[in-house]
Amino acid sequence: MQLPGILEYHDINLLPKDGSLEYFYPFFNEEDSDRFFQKLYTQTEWIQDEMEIYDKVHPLPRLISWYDESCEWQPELLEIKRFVEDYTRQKFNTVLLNLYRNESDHVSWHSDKARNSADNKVIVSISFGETRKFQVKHKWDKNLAPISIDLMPGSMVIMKNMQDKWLHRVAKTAIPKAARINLTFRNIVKEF
Ligand SMILES: O=C(O)CCC(=O)C(=O)O
Repeated sequence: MQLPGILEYHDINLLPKDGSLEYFYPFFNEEDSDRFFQKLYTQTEWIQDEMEIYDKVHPLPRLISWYDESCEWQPELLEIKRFVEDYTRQKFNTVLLNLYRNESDHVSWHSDKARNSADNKVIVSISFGETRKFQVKHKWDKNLAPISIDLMPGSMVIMKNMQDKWLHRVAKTAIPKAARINLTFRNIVKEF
């Protein structure tokens, strides 16, 4: 695999204030993106997690998988991590995988608390498979227009120091969608 070459699309910072959000496309080429999607889709142990809302337990509207230093990473994950680390010059010790099976799967407005995320609170998000809309809005400044990005397969988003002030989501849609895999890399520092 070649190191990502010329990026067709790279926004320096899409946020007007309170952190940065950069979009890179293509970060991985089509062949590698397809290969990663197939491997991760078939070889990941996808988990149906749950969330509690008003004392009722609901299934998460997507499947997930989580890797940290305590588990063995499949070769493709290590390969992706290496490219992300080489490009960003940052180290990451965890990855959360989300599988959006169809147009109904989604993640609602939230910010990533990331427990204790070091390195200027950098989160790197990689997309494979179906294109889905990633929306971002400021928590309280209503003068700032929401931002919307179509996350293409093989794209990368780098979010820095924005989680306190901005919310993000991938909404469900009425338009039929095939499966999409998202990976978010973080460097989590344990608190003692
Ligand atoms: O699927 C995405 O692009 C976003 C995922 C996300 O927001 C999260 O895992 O916290």
